Amino acid sequence: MKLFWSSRSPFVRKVMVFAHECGLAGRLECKRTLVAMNKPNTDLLKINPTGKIPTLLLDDGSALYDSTVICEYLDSLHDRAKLFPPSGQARWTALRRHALGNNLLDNLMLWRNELLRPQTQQSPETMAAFETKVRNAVAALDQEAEALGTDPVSIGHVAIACALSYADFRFSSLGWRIGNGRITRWFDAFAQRPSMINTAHVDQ
Ligand SMILES: N[C@@H](CCC(=O)N[C@@H](CS)C(=O)NCC(=O)O)C(=O)O
Repeated sequence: MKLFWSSRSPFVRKVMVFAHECGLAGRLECKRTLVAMNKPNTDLLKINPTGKIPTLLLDDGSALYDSTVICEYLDSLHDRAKLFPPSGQARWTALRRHALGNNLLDNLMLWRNELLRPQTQQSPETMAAFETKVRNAVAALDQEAEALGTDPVSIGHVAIACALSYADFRFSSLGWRIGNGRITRWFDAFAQRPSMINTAHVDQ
């Protein structure tokens, strides 16, 4: 399986962390792929009509996207405990946590894109709104930290860890840890997992 990949993309990292957690990372052939919101990658557009990474090209020539679909596909390929719990309360909790982490990540990415625009085109209201939403999500995660630490690792844990590590990578001045000691402790422990250590962001 070929994964259209970049060491800068948090959504690619979500797939990579997930693959490591499932024991499937070795089956992914990573192809470095450059993408930008304002510069479509014409080669990638032929495989994924949305032009985004991660995109997974399967051995039969078909493609899967986006990161969540790829993760669920990977989950179907192994016999360990599933990271998408199959049913019951555990499933809804994992999916809600995934939504919390993933939407935090969406807001961080959109905020960063706004920050990369020329200063005269940036909207102070939009920037303030992103900051409010990001800080609110981190505060919600702080409330959730104890349960994250005791529940089995799921797609929710993976998305949350990738969002917080992206905040470290691109928003180091945000200081998200301040006042959020519980989620800081959870994240610092999760970041020691081989799946996280082996997939660290590199700005290249
Ligand atoms: N919802 C998508 C988001 C993927 C995404 O936004 N990827 C970024 C890189 S981190 C991208 O490909 N951006 C290029 C673009 O927006 O055209 C997913 O979960 O895979």
